[in-house]
Amino acid sequence: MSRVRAIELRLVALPLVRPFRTSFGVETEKVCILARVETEGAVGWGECVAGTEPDFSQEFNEVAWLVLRDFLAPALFAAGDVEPEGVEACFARVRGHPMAKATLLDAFLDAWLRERERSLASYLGAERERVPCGVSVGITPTTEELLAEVEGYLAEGYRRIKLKIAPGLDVERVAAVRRAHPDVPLSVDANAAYRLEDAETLAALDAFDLLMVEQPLHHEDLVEHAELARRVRTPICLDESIRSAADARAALALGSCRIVNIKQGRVGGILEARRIHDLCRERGVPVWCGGMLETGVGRAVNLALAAMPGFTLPGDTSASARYFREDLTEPHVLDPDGTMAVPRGPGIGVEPLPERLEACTRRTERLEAR
Ligand code: OSB
Ligand code: MG
Repeated sequence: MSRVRAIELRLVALPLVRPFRTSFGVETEKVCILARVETEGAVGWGECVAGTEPDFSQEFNEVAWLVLRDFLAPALFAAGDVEPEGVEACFARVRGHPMAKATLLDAFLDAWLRERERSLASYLGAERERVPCGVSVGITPTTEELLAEVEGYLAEGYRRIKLKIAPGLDVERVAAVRRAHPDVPLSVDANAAYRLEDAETLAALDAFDLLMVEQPLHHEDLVEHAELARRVRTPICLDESIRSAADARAALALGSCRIVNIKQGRVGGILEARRIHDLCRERGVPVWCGGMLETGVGRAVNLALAAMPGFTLPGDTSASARYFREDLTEPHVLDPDGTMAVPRGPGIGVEPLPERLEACTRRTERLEAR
């Protein structure tokens, strides 16, 4: 059991090395909340995966901040001495807001593991020391720029390329990349930009031997994804539609997907992510670790998750240099063989570098147990 004495919330901003465009918008800067939790014996960090706008999900930074400050932090202080499962339980009366919940649960888990001198990877039973990595490539202004960007990532060693697509920026772009790289493991991510009426366009992607098409249809839909799955050969993977283990169970029961993208922040934290992993593993469904352009803090969590045995496909766990000129932590580095090291130190195994943290901080608020 551990008791939380104080929580510090910080809003941080880091410029991205290049704009990241998806079917729902462009990001030029990573802006997110970090939570710093102090227990009796340690300090832990958690990164919120929400962004500045309610686009990928309903959650966004300003709302997550209020939920953390006014509901989750008070619930955690009131809970007193708890285990990680107890933190989840004390958050249960707040409906929704999985990204805010994950932030504080993960920070608590980091501190709790540090008190016990245990790594997150060992806590998760993740034995691999290195994980194979892929990279998610944003929508570029031209096909030429897309080919150049893909070329660069392959030269660095990335083992799987994921292309963001949107209506009108799909078949031709994917064809060009496939033509240039006949054997590269390739996938696409639509971020919910299509409708079932677009099934023919999506079926045209069957020609390119893709590993999967990620979240083609509406973010809250499961039934239409199941219908689409009957009309295309490429396996469907769900991201936005899976917000909990219950969603994953429903999606698998309905045949809405054959692959699951696990993002711990999207599903309320590391414990729920583990439940989805376990469920999929039991059913022989491959999972992989998604990303939300996290800083080195959130990425350390992703690397530990990606080392679990059911994560059988390379994830969007890319190196610090793919996102930032300078990360908040010591950089996560890609080996030329396309793998990255799983942090092995206590807790998440990394922490923000004090000077970098100060330079990137836009706002802080300290909350104390009474
Ligand atoms: O849909 O997987 C997504 C980034 C932000 C929001 C949603 C998504 C993504 C990515 C990038 O694809 C993954 C990463 O490199 O962190
Ligand atoms: Mg996605």
